Amino acid sequence: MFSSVQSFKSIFLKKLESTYGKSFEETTKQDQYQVLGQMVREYISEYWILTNEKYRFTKAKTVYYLSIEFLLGRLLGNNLLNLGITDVVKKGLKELNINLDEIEEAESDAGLGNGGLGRLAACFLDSLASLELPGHGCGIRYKHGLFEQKFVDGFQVELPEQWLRQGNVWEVRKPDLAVEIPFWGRVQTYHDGERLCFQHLEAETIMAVPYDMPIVGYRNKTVNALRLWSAEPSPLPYHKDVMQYKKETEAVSEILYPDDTHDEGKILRLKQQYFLVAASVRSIIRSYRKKNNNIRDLHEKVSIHINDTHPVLAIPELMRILLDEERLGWEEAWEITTKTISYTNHTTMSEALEKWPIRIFKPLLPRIYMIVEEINERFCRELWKKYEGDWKRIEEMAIIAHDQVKMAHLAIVGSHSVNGVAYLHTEILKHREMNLFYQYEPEKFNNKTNGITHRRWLIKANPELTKLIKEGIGDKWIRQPEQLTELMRLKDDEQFLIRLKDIKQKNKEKLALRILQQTGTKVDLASIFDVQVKRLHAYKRQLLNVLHILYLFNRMKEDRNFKPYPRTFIFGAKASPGYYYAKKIIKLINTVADLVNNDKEVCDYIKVVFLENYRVSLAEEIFPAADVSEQISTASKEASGTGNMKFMMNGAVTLGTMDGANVEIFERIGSENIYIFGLRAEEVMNYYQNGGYHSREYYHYDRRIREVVDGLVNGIVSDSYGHFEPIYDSLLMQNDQYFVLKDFSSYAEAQERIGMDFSNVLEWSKKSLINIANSGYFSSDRTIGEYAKDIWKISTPQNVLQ
Ligand code: 26V
Repeated sequence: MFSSVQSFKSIFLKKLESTYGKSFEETTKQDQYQVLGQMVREYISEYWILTNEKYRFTKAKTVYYLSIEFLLGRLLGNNLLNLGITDVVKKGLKELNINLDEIEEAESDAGLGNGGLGRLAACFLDSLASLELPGHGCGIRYKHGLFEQKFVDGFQVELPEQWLRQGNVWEVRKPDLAVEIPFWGRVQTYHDGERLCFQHLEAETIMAVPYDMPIVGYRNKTVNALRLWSAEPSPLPYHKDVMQYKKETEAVSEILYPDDTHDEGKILRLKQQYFLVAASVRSIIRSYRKKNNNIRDLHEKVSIHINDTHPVLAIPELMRILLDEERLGWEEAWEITTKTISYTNHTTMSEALEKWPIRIFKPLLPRIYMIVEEINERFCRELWKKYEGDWKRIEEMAIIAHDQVKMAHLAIVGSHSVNGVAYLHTEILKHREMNLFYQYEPEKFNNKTNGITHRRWLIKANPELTKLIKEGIGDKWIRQPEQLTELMRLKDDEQFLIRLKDIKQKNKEKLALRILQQTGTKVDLASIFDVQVKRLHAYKRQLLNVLHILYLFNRMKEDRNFKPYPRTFIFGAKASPGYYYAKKIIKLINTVADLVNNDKEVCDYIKVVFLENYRVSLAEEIFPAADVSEQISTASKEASGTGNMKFMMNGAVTLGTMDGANVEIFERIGSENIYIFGLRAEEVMNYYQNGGYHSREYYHYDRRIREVVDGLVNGIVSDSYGHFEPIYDSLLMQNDQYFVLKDFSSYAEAQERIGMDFSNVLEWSKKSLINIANSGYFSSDRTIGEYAKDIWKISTPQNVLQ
């Protein structure tokens, strides 16, 4: 089908016409996308079958990556790339006068995630398959991904996202593998001889129907699966109100929760979590049973990884199966469970740590609650043995306390490995947030610094740069991204540096076109493209960035001789619909954009662009065009960041705090190739502990700060519905929790250095090259290699067939 341009073309044409019953000329880009997608999926299925046969035959140990989010983005281009058929398809289409890029644009993003955590899961799947490792994803097939963002009068408005509107060519529905998930009801105990048994009665059940999506490895004939569960009504007939039941059931996989704040305590969210876990664990056990007969060896053949605490109920669910269905004893079941399960923590922000009130948990999941209670009791008894009399410590470590179930505690206690996502983050977990657990079981804790797939984020997103790198150092780095360091040989090669700069320039032109299309703003191609794209959160400090823009504006207005190096400040960010403060910041950025872009004296030097609806496919256009990468979170707050790595790999230079993985970027490239500013994590944590920061002092003693902050309320920037008092208050009345004012001058100074350094084209291009050269470490292939070896103990199975 893809063996030659000719055969591709003829099959494509035939299929296009037979599918839509219209002549080729009449078909739309969407029609063409659907047919091409179908062809690619058919092609994949052959390898999919072979991969599964290989896994079955070798009985290879398999990891299941459980995640409430998978932020996949578009799949067509990536599948073509990994299958190695992009060129055939491109040529064939060209002969038909079709541009492959346009077909790719007809695909909607699979946006089943909020941000970093969900995108990490997607990169991990790509790496698992590309390293030929037996590893599958398990998630939820949300009907609506993360909301679509529009700006109306500068305010964020959310529209329901509809990625399934045109169907999903990549998925295969498997109704024969559906499982029933029980909720509510009551538990009856009875004796079977000596054994106390449990039965879940009068439960309301929801059917979980799997949809499998192929995850294609890079040119290695490996195809793993992402299994997404969809909630449907059970066929059982005894429901009073059928319509009501149908609605309530389908609600479970209806929407992705749009906040990465977990303080809501919504029943539906807990339902989603158990739905994911119960369906996944059942199907894992079923597939284990097909290949193996002794459930006691489960941990030797299966690893279950929980991505943050959302799937943590996998622990009591596996216990339930081992106890109630397999009839093992508690100790034995517990040993198997903990050996099977491992856990990654993704944040130390206490607001984000999940806790469920017993009053919600217990009635919804009665049997699971009983098991959690027993886990807690036994755990507390163990603690007592070691820390007899230390009530306070035991209370702090308990899984259930103050009428709440602490999901992170359950995750740590019930798994054999707990990891953070960057060196600094893991250190903070060990020595601060989770210190008591670290003291108790230090051997569980380990670090796995995040990574990104260089296939999507470099090869796919930046083909020109890929070509240049190949010319420079060959293509070994494609399978071994750490070989990108070979580029260091070229760091003084002027010709190469100029070509690198030219590619950046071309990418900037493309992005500028997109900006013009979407916002009507014309940007200066010679200006510095200074980019901050990520979710909107106070701790990520988009506010620091925008206050600095206001400062530049004020200074230009005041001093006619002040001419900063021209800059285009580019933002992309979605705010949680209920996150009032974040939405104010969005309005502020849009207001500042209006002010700056329409000021005749200023707009030739500074432009501000806020792109709507930031998502994976837009990100793929942004990273290759960035000169400066803004990674400016309050130190200690950003667990890792992964955008920082995507920018680096595309040759942008980081302007950042010593936070998350920025620390490791800094270590790899040295201080000349990154702009570090601001408080260190240690200092921030000391202020939190001991006080001593008074934001008003910075306001009073720094005129720049005073003018900018006053601008928020004196009408310089004002929104039509009042001013920016809540932001003003957060800075001065609430003592600026995130140290925006404290870090302001250090940030402004770093920005000034960037302005000076950028004008030296060769020097800047060299920094850019050094960033690219050292980005290979941040490939998710390295990360997944570490998980596979240290945590999951999985390896590439022998190729037995052939
Ligand atoms: C949630 C909340 C809720 C309360 C307000 C502050 C806040 C901050 C972060 C979160 C997100 C929790 C989980 C998450 O998405 N973490 C992200 O995981 C990425 C992948 O490991 C990592 O790169 C990001 O630094 C981390 O924020």
